[in-house]
Amino acid sequence: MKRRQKISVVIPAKNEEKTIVWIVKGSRRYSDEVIVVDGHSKDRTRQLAQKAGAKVLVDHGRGKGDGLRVGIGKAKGDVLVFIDADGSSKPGDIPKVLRPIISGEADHVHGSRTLGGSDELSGDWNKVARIIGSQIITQGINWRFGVHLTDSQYGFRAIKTSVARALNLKENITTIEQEMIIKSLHRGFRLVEVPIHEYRRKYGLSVISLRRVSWQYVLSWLRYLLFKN
Ligand SMILES: Nc1nc2c(ncn2[C@@H]2O[C@H](COP(=O)(O)OP(=O)(O)O)[C@@H](O)[C@H]2O)c(=O)[nH]1
Ligand SMILES: [Mg+2]
Repeated sequence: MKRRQKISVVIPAKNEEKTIVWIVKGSRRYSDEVIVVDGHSKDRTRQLAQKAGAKVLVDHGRGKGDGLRVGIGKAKGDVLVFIDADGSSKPGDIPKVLRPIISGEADHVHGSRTLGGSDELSGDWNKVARIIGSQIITQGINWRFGVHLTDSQYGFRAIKTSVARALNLKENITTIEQEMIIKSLHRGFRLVEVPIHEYRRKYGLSVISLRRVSWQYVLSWLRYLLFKN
């Protein structure tokens, strides 16, 4: 892909030593800068990321949203790509999320697992609850803004750095995904969805507890839908 804009890949990672080298090396092929934002890992995530060629930053210990904000603040590129470290998204798909921005059609591109399929969103009650909750949130966004999104929760996205900085992001946990989407719509940025397949995380378990965070999803969804801030 021909590109003149500089690309920074931002990878939030907490205890991902088994996959961090693979994701950093893969991401370097498509970018000018790879930043791993570490969530105070207790394993060798930081050391391995650095050795694989990433710039390593540490978040404030508040969650993935905090980590992404640290990356947004420090990245040097014109365009940011956010990709998880757990192996659920493939670096080979980075050109797919970048393409609409490089071609000038979009300011913010997010991956849709509804269009691309997911290995993570079925198989047990927790996963089914996640897919139902995420669809309700997405339909609320569609109703509020008259759009036709199919996903609002996937962490694989590309966004112009200037746009990410203009969003005034506040969420500390994974609710930052819906915050980015809703605030982009409020501010009239061009949001484009592309189909991306989500794979099962390669090792370990998600660190996110649905029971603990579900009320935060509902509150942040309502707050950003109702108020432009
Ligand atoms: N910097 C940072 N990254 C985190 C934190 N919590 C999770 N992550 C990373 O965020 C990504 C998504 O987390 P994951 O547990 O897979 O959540 P899920 O995909 O929503 O189930 C992974 O790359 C995690 O390593 C955190 O507190 N800080
Ligand atoms: Mg995951």
